[in-house]
Amino acid sequence: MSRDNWRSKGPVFVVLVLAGILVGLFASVFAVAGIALGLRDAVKPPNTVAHVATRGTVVESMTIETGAMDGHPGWPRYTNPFWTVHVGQTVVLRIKSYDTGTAPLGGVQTMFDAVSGTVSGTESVDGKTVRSVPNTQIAHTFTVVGLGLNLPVPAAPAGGSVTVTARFVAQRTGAFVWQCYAPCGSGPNSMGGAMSVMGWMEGRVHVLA
Ligand SMILES: [Cu+2]
Repeated sequence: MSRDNWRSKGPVFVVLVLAGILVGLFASVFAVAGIALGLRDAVKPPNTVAHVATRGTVVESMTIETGAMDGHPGWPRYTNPFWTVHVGQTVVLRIKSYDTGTAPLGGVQTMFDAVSGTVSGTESVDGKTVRSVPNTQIAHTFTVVGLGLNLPVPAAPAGGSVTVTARFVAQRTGAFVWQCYAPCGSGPNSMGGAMSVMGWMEGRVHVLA
């Protein structure tokens, strides 16, 4: 290719190089965002459990409230969003919900209508043992991806409450984010508001050795 030829193709070449750089930048941003999201769910490599400590059964109680709270009327909120247990310990998790609204799961998240990660794969809903909650009745979920734990929570009857109870044993140590996967928030796809604020529809479970 002659020098003149390069000169005539110069601008096209520059545009192509710039486009390449832009595509590269976008890819990097998406990669970093993906890594950040992955880290947020903190699926830590399983630690070797040298001892499975039996330190008795511990009860963790959470409630789901709605109403005028902290200047956010109508935002649903889990109380007791941060708690700590020991690996190998039986945890009785009790969630009492006063939320009468439903928020059916959509897309791939429909799988969170099934109970997982609990002793015998079941939960109790007001004393009734179930393996799942019909999606049309779901109000919230309590989901710890890093522990494989998922508890669907149905809507409460008008003026009343519903209580979900389950037993689980954390099999690995670490800090794990729990989240509600039911679109119970505000904004686009109902995933904003309470759904995007730590301490409302997400929190952390710490599992110590
Ligand atoms: Cu929720």
